[in-house]
Amino acid sequence: MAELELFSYEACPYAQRTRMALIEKGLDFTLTEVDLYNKPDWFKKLSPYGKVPLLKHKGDIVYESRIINEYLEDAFPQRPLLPREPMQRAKAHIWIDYCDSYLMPVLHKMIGDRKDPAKLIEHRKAVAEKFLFMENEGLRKLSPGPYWLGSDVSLVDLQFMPFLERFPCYESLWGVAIPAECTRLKQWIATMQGRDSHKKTANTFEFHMIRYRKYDQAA
Ligand SMILES: N[C@@H](CCC(=O)N[C@@H](CS)C(=O)NCC(=O)O)C(=O)O
Repeated sequence: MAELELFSYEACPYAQRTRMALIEKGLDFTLTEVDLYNKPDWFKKLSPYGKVPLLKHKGDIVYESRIINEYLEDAFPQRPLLPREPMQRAKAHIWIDYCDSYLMPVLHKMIGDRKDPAKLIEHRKAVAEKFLFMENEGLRKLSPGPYWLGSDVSLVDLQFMPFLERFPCYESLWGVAIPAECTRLKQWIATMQGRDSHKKTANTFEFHMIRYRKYDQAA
C-alpha cells in the first residue's frame, strides 16, 4: 500500500484533476474507486462532504480537488506544478480560480437548462464568451505556450483539462462550441491530450456520451 491513497470515481472530472497531479509529480499512490451511486458506509464516515476526490496521507485526509492539488504541491515540492515567483504564482491562482468560479458555473447553468431551446441560445453565447476570455486574457497574454503558463505543465492545465475532455459531448448534445478564434485554446487542448497524465486518466467520447445521454433521459 502506497503512503498516498486517493479515493476516486472513474467518471469524476474533479478526481481526474488530482489523479493527473499525482502522475505529473511521479508519486506512487493507491487508487480506491468509490461507487458514488451506492456509497459504502466506510466512505460516508471518511468523507465529510461525501464526495470524491479525497486524499489520505499519513493517517489524515484532504478533500476538494483544488485543495488536494495544492497540498500535494506543498507536501511534495519536487517536480513543481506551480511557479515559485510570487506574481507568476498569483496568476496561476487567478486561472485556477477562473475555472471553478467563472467557467464551471456557465457550463452547469447550460446543462441545467439543456431542455429549454431559448435558454440554450443564451448559454451558448455565455460559454463562447468565457472561452474568448481564456484565449485573449489567458493563453495569449501569459505565455507563448504550449502550456497555460509557458513551457511547463502546471496546476492550471490540470484544473481545466478534465472539462475540456468532456466538451465535445456538450457540443454534440447541446450545440455549444469553442469559437473559431480560439486557436491557442485548441492547440493547448491538443498538447494536453498528448500528455501521459491525460492519456492515463482520460475516458473516451463514447464513455462520456453514454453517461450524459442517461442523465438527459433521467431528468
Ligand atoms: N468541489 C469538489 C467537487 C467534487 C464533486 O462534485 N465530486 C462528485 C463526483 S464528480 C461527487 O463526489 N459527488 C457525490 C455526491 O455529491 O454525493 C472538488 O473540486 O473536489
